[in-house]
Amino acid sequence: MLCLVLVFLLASCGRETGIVTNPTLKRADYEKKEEGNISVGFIQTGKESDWRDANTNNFLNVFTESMGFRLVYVDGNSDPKRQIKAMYDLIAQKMDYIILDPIVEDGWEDALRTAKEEGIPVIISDREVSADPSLYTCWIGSDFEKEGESAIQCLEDYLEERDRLDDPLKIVILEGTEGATAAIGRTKGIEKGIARHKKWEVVAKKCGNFTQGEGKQVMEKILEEHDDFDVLISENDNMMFGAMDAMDDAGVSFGVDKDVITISFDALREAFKEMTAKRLIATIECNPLLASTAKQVIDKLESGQKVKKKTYTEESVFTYKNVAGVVPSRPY
Ligand code: GYE
Repeated sequence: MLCLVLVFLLASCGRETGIVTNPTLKRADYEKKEEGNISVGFIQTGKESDWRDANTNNFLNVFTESMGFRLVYVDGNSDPKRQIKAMYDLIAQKMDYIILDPIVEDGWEDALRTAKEEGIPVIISDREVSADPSLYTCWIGSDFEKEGESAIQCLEDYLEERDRLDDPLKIVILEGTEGATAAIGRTKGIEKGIARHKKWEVVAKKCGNFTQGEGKQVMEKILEEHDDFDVLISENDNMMFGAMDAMDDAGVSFGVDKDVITISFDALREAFKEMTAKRLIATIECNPLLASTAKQVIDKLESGQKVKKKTYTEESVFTYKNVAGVVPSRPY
């Protein structure tokens, strides 16, 4: 009886009582910083795309109070310096964990070293950092280079079906933010694929910062300089939507069996509508729903388990030929 009372008393004290979903969670190697919910600082890139909004909402929905968390969300406002400052602010607030979606890879060494010295585990999510991996806990996200290669595979399949694989081809690339892993990796994969074809040529490659507005502006400029190209690859759906507006305005025909072959990345619900309308040939999926994987990492650390240094998410490729029925079920 005495034992039972003791067990009950032990179980009901300490910070575990604030965690509703998993009462067995306990802080492992990390010093306990405050009573109650686990505090998590989340540094987001900004609001540049619909992918990003889906990613933000996913974190807000997973790291809730009822799940045992106190989330501090910081909007990076597409400004790498603001993100670094946010990291120092969150360190000063003694967060239990920091989750970082970095805008660009470079510049994180000092801030990450400070977090490490303060004993705050940092989980990098979505894009990567160039800093030494010993400075952060782990990374979760997509294989961007593979995504780039998949885009060229889609292009090859499309051309092969039309017996055009060996024809000369003029390609335009709309790139994402300079220095961002999603842009670096996708460009690398795309260029690797293009290099297989002697008659293929990139006639323009310009940065649209992953936004729809810049996608349109940059495409307008490209259309002034190039009136003859066969393929447009946009490193996200939103820039493609902007570019589509520019092409519509300029009277350029694009899509299935039209003048310009259109391929992009992310696989937003809107992209499925464009594929159904045969204005978009393919979109390479990039999964924004990373929060539950980040939560699993925290759960593991809390119970003293080791975590994998790199975790890649599962992704698919969608073309105008396999879109049937996807739109209604697409959550973003
Ligand atoms: O493709 C784009 C976004 O980093 C994977 O950033 C992410 C990219 C995504 O804004 O739409």
